[in-house]
Amino acid sequence: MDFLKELEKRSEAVNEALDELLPAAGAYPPAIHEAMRYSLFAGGKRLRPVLALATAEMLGGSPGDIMPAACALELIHTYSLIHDDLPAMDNDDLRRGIPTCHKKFGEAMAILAGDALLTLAFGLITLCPARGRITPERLITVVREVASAAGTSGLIGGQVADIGSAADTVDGETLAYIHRCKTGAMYRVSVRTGAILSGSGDEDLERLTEYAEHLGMAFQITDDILDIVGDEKKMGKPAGSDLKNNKATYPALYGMDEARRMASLEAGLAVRCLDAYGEKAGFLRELARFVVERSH
Ligand code: GRG
Repeated sequence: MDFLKELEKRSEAVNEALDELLPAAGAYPPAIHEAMRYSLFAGGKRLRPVLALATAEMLGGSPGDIMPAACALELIHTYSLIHDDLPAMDNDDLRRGIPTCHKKFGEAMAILAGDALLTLAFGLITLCPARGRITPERLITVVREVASAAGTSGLIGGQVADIGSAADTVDGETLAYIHRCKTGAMYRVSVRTGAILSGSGDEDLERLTEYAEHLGMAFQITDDILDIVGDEKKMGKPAGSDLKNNKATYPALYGMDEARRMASLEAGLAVRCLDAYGEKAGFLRELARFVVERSH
């Protein structure tokens, strides 16, 4: 399989669905819709929706039917990036290779664009047709799980702990908590969304949740590494942002070599969780390898 080609094809399908599901740029009031679309369509690998769709496909679910929920995950991810870049947070000027939302539209509109993406996300989940294996009960479960992943026990909790942790004082346990919540929670819920909406049983859900947890950790440790050694052009954002903000990271705490070893260990553990699925898990397996080998 040519993984990168396959990823591009899948992310293209997500882009098309996002375009259909989002209010048009000119819809009144245009200022907010332009800002939302600006950040959403600035690029981005679409890993979270692709993960949800690939999980559904592997389990014999219907990826087309879960597309609105997959898009919701990308909306929440983009909202978190817009808010993360704000002056009150990381104060970054570049994201996905272009000026950050607040640099382009001002701080008020960037806050509102993030809020609007987050709010729209929950509306989108309800657009998944409640038929076949997508029962109303499973849709409600997904809404609850996505709310939890985006809230204080996920994204926001991780961000709060991150803000309160300087690089020189944080311990390994706190850093693992930050990564698990700030990044891991969205990976976890992406896989679970695909599995739950495909009617998966407890055994699949448990195995795939473990896959997602290792994947999220591998991804974030690699992100920490790329912030030091990555190419700014490929990443579409300045390198060295963690150092500038005195952020706790795996290379800062454990050293670069050990951080690399830990990232590849996590990716390997993720791959092992897929043993039961044989060839059907080819894409998810390659995805775990990709997150540690990527350049952006
Ligand atoms: C509620 C005020 C308020 C803020 C929320 C939750 C939050 C702010 C910020 C956390 C978001 C964050 C930066 C998480 C780190 C995850 C990460 C490394 C994101 C980059 O993901 P990629 O590489 O990005 O998948 P693309 O651009 O490819 O989608």
